[in-house]
Amino acid sequence: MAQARKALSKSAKRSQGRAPSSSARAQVKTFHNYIGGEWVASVSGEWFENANPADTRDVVGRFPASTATDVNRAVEAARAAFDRWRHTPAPRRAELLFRLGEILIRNKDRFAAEMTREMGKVLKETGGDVQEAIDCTYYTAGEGRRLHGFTTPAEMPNKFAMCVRQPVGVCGLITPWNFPMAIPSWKLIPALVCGNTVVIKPAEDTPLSTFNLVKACEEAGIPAGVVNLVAGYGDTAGRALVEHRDVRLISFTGSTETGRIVASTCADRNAICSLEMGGKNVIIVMDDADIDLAIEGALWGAFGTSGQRCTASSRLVVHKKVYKQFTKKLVERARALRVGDGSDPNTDVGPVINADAVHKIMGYVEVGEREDGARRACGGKRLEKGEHAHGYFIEPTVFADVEADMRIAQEEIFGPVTCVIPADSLEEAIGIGNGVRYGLSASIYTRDVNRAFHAMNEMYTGIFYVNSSTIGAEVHLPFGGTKATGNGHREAGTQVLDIFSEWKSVYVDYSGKLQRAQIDEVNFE
Ligand code: UN1
Repeated sequence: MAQARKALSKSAKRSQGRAPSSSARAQVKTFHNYIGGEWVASVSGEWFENANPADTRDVVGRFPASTATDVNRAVEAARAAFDRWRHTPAPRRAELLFRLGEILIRNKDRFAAEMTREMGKVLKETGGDVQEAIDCTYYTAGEGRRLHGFTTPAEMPNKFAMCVRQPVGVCGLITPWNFPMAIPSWKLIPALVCGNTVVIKPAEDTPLSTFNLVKACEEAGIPAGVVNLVAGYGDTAGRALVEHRDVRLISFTGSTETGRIVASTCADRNAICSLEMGGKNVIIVMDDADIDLAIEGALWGAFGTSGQRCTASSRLVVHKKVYKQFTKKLVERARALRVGDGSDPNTDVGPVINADAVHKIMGYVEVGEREDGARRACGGKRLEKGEHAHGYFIEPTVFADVEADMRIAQEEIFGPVTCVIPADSLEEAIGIGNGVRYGLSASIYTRDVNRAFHAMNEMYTGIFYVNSSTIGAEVHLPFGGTKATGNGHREAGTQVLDIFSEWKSVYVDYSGKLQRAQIDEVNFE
């Protein structure tokens, strides 16, 4: 259990404690939990501060460090609101969600700016994050007028068979910091359209973006208790939510290690559990590829969001015939990327999320340097001077001549570090691509349609791209992965409805007599 506690607790870019009373600190905005339609402080009176990873002197806000007591109250509010919400016709539920979509559109620029301030990624990307929440809201709200079930023939005459979806109950949503509005929306919107009520526990590094989303839900008129927000740490608030007997479903996005703890806790109490976890995604570059296009894709996939996407292109498997040319150009382009504050429009790569992330990523740079044969071709340093003095900045880093079984080619680094691995053939590249414990996203650059389809068929991942990077999934297609990336569920698309609703098979016998399935013989005369 001690180990489990440690894994659930992520250190954040801030300190915890009673609200400071100095006048400078007094100007820091205080945010509250949202429970049963009220904005409330944590019962314990504890807070944590959310700092800007580009300049930690800039405190974004003070958020409740919630405990089990707060979580219990939120779950109770969600439970109390469930019956009324599930009896609200789905098209009516959806109307509120369409209103929510409008509010998100109206506030897109502000939400993006605030997200860059708390999370670090560049403004274009935080705009994309908010846009993904908007897309998800409109697309999934449309399900309010579908939520299709099906009918099917019954075995017996004068008997009707059909399947309908029913809501699950109270859902606990535990969300990560790298897509602080998009990923909560992937969970929240389908949960609501299906008739569930929710308690969201956002990542302690990025509570403001989820606060903005929940505030927009309030403004849209979603009834009290349907959406509840409890900020705090994984080993307190997160744990209490996962362990709560009245929370029927946990939807978690985060590390594979924490996901395992979430899954086993849910298994103990027969709760439904959907997990989205790590990745070690591959771009395969064949000798017939448009090399410049492949380099654009590799740079975007490896260094977009400072490499902090579970879909990041952290392995580039390149055919030996174009390997030198590709690596040389890639390194030139990576060196030219501008690292800085994400709110500066000239910045290409923002900071990483917190001090722990710096430590972990720099640790992997050291591991890479120690690997026999691997060559750090560029980057590899933390930037700490001038404009970078107060943030968590790491140079875009390329390791070349990497072998497929090296640690830097196997483990998820979650930072601006990518590996170039040479391969002799498509078969070898596919073998390397599949040779990791994760299975989220993969891509191939080739002009040969046969190779493209062959790779599509052979890569055991949840997402596959041709002539495009490993990042950039759209909300109307299922999102998720195989192996250690997930546990078989898919978010987004209409497939997400299978997480947030349960099937009910309905038999209507209108024969007026006892008909026994599997036993009675049907008379053909
Ligand atoms: C994630 O990194 O956890 O496909 C999600 C993408 C984004 C979502 C990434 N639309 O890169």
